[in-house]
Amino acid sequence: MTLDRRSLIAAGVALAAAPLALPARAASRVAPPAPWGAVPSARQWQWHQREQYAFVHFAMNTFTDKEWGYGDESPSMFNPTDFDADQIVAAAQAGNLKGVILVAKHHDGFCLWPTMLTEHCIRNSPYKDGKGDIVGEVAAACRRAGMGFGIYLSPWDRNHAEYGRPAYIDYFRKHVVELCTRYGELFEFWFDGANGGDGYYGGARETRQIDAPAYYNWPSIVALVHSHQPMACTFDPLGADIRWVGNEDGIAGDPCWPTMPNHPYVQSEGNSGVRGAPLWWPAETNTSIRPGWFFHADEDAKVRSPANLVRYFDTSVGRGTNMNLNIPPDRRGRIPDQDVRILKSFGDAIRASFAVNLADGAAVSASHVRGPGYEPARVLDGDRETYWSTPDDVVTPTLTLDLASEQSFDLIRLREYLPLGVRVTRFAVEADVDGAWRVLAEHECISAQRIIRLDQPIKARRLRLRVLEAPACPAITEFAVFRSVAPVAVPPVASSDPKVLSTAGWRIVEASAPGAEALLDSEVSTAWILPAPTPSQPATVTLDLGAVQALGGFSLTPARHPIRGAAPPRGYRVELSADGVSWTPETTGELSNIAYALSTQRVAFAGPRSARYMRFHFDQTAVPAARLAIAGIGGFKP
Ligand code: FUL
Repeated sequence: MTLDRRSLIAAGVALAAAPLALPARAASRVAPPAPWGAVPSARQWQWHQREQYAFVHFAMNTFTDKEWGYGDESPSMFNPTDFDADQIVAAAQAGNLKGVILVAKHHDGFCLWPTMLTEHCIRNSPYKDGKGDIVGEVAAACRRAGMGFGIYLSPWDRNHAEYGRPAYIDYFRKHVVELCTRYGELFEFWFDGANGGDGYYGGARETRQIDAPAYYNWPSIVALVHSHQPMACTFDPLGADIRWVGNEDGIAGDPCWPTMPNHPYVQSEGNSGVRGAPLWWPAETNTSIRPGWFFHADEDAKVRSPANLVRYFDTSVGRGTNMNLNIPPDRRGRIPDQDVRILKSFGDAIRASFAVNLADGAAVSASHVRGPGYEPARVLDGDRETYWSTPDDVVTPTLTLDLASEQSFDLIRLREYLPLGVRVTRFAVEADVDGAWRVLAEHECISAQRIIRLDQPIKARRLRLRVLEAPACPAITEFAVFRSVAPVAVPPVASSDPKVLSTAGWRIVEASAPGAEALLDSEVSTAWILPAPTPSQPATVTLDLGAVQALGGFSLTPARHPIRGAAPPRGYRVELSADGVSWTPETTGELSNIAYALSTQRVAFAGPRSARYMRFHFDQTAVPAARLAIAGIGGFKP
């Protein structure tokens, strides 16, 4: 039986994980190149072509102003006043995103769908008098808009009494099945790596550590998802379809190979992948449009700008990974207006930039051609199932585009035909400038796609792709050129939360290392960076709030930017003073998962306080590091 690729995908369940090494064209008389190295499954190949989608963190934390809930929150607190799934999906679409992955349950254990397996769920919330189903509403809105739908389900559950014991695994698996069977087709199922620590655990209020691979038996859970949802890509333990890119800043490595060794995830390998490694385990590059994953009114002024999102596009999609951009709804249950404006500006810029392939209609020639079905012009036919290739022994050929007339362009997009593996190791793109070939870019790895953005537009009529190094003949499905359109700037707005204190009049009184002014500049991209503290040599900083103020607590924002060798503080000790002379100990504690979830943490004092000075002590980094980095410290009213 001969199957083309489309009927292979349609064949569904059994074949979804099968490697794709079939002829590009049944009619072709020349045999296709043999696949090289690892290749994607049908579901992975489909996932690669989705490229950009939204993450939606909207759960109990939205209403408690936390990033990680302890698990003891009352369901009565979940009460969106104006929830609108269509508005959320429309905002994602404005941002050119092609799907939505919704948090169905975060670490605090509160379920946003009406499961009967726990009372800690939306049935016991005031939302629609307990008759609501956020998962169902978002799934339906996605279908209406023709968008993909996916689920995030936290394996860690700080509410469940049995977490850490076998009974919880039974509960967790039942939830996987509910979510896989009630809401139609899913394109992705997201399992968070954050796992184990302190929590409510049914009232035990203790710390529980687990050995995640042994506890969950991930291959069996991945298989459970696939048994119900054959085309859903699972994220991200070993054995899953997709891997984490290794940071939450939206930056894939360059290169970023989709292949990885067959051993548990290593963060340093995850960012760049490993060339020639045996597993097809491609990276998803996730980040949030705001510093936090959840909505916090004190971050209203810190939404990424449209230009910043374009840079994120380049460091994710442009490096052959998928973009997963978190857009958190506010307490109404809508994407804030400011975020919508920014998404639209970003989406418009991406749509306009890639609307016209300036190479359309170009004459295409190549140093070598494999034969009928693999002609050079295949790189311009807009079909990801066709490709240009050469005889097996020609591994460093050249393909030339003649655009018929001179064009001005600054974006170049290359794509490989992934069902035959990642074949090109290193390549260069050159333009004919005044009769001489000039190198515009040289990189390792094309993979799903490589988008090259030039510093400024160049005018040329002829350009060429030179494969410089490859273990096998190429299979190039696209070589396109575009002229970028810059996004329209969106001015920042002030915080919508009257409780957030402005740090405008604040100053640093003293600090154990220079540069502490960065803590007060409202910029998450600048940080106070100093040698890592120790219990005997803690880092200290004293802030003067300008006048005695009513204080409900403080906030601490870690550096969002990956700073080599630096980490945020593990915990804090805070003292308060009215005059800067006599001090009262106020609070001491740990900052949950701050090293990985690099978002603002808010710590409430035991009650309303009044003070003019706050003094902080940090005696350890959250993970071993040579330096401590903190981007900001703020405060809020009681
Ligand atoms: C992390 C979590 O701890 C964050 O809260 C968030 O959900 C992010 C996407 O993954 O590991």
